Amino acid sequence: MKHLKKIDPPIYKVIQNEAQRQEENLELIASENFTSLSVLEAMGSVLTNKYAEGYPHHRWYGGCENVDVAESLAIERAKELFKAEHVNVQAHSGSQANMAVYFSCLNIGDTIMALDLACGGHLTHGHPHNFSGKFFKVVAYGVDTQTQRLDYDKILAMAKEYHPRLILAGASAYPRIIDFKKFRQICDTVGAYLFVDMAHIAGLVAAGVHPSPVPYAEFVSSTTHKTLRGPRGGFVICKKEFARKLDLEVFPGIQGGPLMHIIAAKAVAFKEAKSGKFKKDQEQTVKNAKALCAALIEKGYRAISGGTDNHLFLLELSSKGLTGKEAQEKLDGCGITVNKNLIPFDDKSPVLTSGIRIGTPAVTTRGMKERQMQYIAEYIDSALKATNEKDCLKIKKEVRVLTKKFPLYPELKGK
Ligand code: DSN
Repeated sequence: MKHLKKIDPPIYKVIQNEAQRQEENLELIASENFTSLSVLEAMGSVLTNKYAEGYPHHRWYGGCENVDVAESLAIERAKELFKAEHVNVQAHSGSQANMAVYFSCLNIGDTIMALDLACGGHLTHGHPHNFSGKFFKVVAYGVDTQTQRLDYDKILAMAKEYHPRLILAGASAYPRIIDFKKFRQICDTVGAYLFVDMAHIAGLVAAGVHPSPVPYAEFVSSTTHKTLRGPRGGFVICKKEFARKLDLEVFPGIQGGPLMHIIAAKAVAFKEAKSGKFKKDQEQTVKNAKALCAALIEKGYRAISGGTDNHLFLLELSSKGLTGKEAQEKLDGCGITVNKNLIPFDDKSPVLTSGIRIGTPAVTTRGMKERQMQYIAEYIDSALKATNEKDCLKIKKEVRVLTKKFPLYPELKGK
């Protein structure tokens, strides 16, 4: 980065410091991951210079012959990866992907049903301060008070009572397999569209480690940067009959020029996701989440729903005398990055919360396995119990020793 270093030293420094933070710390935020160098190269390319409003071979600008190839490849690869009838890869983010879906099949004021935020839902699933909560009537379903799992009979009963036009399945903090076939049956019973937000589990779905929603849902949205390990961005899958409407809602409906450097990087990520190594990594991500969760349960922590089937789990910390915020800060001080998270039926605000969310995609990308999860459980437990600076420094040092053994980009070592 010699040019950046010369022209803008403060920004250069930010990037260097962040690279060091990512290298040295343990990244356990469930929605984060480390892209490949190929994805980074595509993102940092001259494709960012190009305007390409429209779609491949139907653009509003000249000179699109190269970016047309990139976008067509991204579309074809995503269609193949997810066995999809139609894919739009232009959504700048998961939020915009979701907005495009709503606008493709709903009218303002329609009723939707989606998972409550405290039970694992997302802001774009109907939070009152989000566009979704402002534009639509939202009926939130939760999880069972005992099992903390989705209760499909209850969801069906609610659907019969409220007659939603669309039911959204998918979550940001739900540790169990979601039964998309059951959601389809519920939707069919009440005549609703099924929309699945698979942002968190897209990598698992691509690898066949979580059942795919694609055969069941009219619409499936996703981000590309979570388990899928691509650039920061979104995409939408839909059935053929909605293809034209969806494309129109993305552009010109809610977006202007697509980010062609990001779309090229999405194409790279979709290609990488077809590999045997990616499949193994996704399997390992789940094994690691199970191992880390079990080790923490063994140490006396309570996991929401008692465990995990996917890449993440939630720990309840009120019984340990900690809020999620305090736990996040304690762990941060020891070089371990997580996020505070509401837990089902939380009595604390989203700013404090009673829990933390822990995910294993990023540490798995670094090559860590079950053995390292045992160490990480030790570090988390010690960090949450630490009472002074000296304890923290000791844990931080141990974290550094572990992360050093699993370099982020080994290809760059010695360069
Ligand atoms: N903000 C993301 C997460 O952390 O789960 C969801 O979009």
